[in-house]
Amino acid sequence: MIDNNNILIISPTYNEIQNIELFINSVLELNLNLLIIDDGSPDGTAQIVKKSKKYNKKLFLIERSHKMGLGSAYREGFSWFLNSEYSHCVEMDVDFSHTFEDLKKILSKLSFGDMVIGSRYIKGGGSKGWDRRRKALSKYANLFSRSILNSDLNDLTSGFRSFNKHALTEIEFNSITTNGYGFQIEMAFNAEKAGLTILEVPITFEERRLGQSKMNLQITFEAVMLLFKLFIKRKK
Ligand SMILES: Nc1nc2c(ncn2[C@@H]2O[C@H](COP(=O)(O)OP(=O)(O)O)[C@@H](O)[C@H]2O)c(=O)[nH]1
Ligand SMILES: [Mg+2]
Repeated sequence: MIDNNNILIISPTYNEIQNIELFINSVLELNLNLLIIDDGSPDGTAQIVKKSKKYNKKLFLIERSHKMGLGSAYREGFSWFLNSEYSHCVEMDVDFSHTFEDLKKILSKLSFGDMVIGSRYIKGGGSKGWDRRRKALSKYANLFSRSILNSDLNDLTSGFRSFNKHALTEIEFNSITTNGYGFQIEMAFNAEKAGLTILEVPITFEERRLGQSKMNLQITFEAVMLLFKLFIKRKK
């Protein structure tokens, strides 16, 4: 097992005042390191980060001026990680949709691959708190993406996943311009294309209890356009 001291959790935030403190404490309790990328949240999320005793020790913050999207935040986080001493990083939402129980499962697999994806669509995985419509939408969007991209992965849009430094060097994440679900799809697509070892572990996605989702129709549209683009690229 990789020592938690060598692992960096990367979490973008926008208006997560109701979740951030408990999330920070839950991560630090496990002796993990945490990088928050906050997009100038008007609710003061960044101020809570800076108040922590572990600020600039095991907890770090990149503050950006305004909301620039999840993908853009992760690209900045990945560059920070590549320049750091840590060996692995994990993408994780701060709204507790990604559970700490599942995090432990991902961490236990780190040494077996370049990338570990927390997957809702393999045996043992699923989602809680979503209505039937949203469940079906996500599931079929994934099946559709998988066949369009000729991918072996079952959850291309999952935002709960880990990388080692080799993976992030090979993926060329800085050439990706999508920001929502499309960003996760493109990262996974590039990882497969680069021939990385990718594992999937089952997770249960739990709908957030506090605060609001930032995903919207524009982000869904962006993902659909990306699928078209990658489909055409693949045919060439
Ligand atoms: N820095 C930053 N974080 C974001 C942005 N959009 C979403 N997030 C964060 O990304 C995570 C996932 O977003 P969320 O709205 O919960 O998406 P959902 O779970 O698909 O409904 C949360 O921790 C958000 O605070 C953004 O534009 N910038
Ligand atoms: Mg969420």
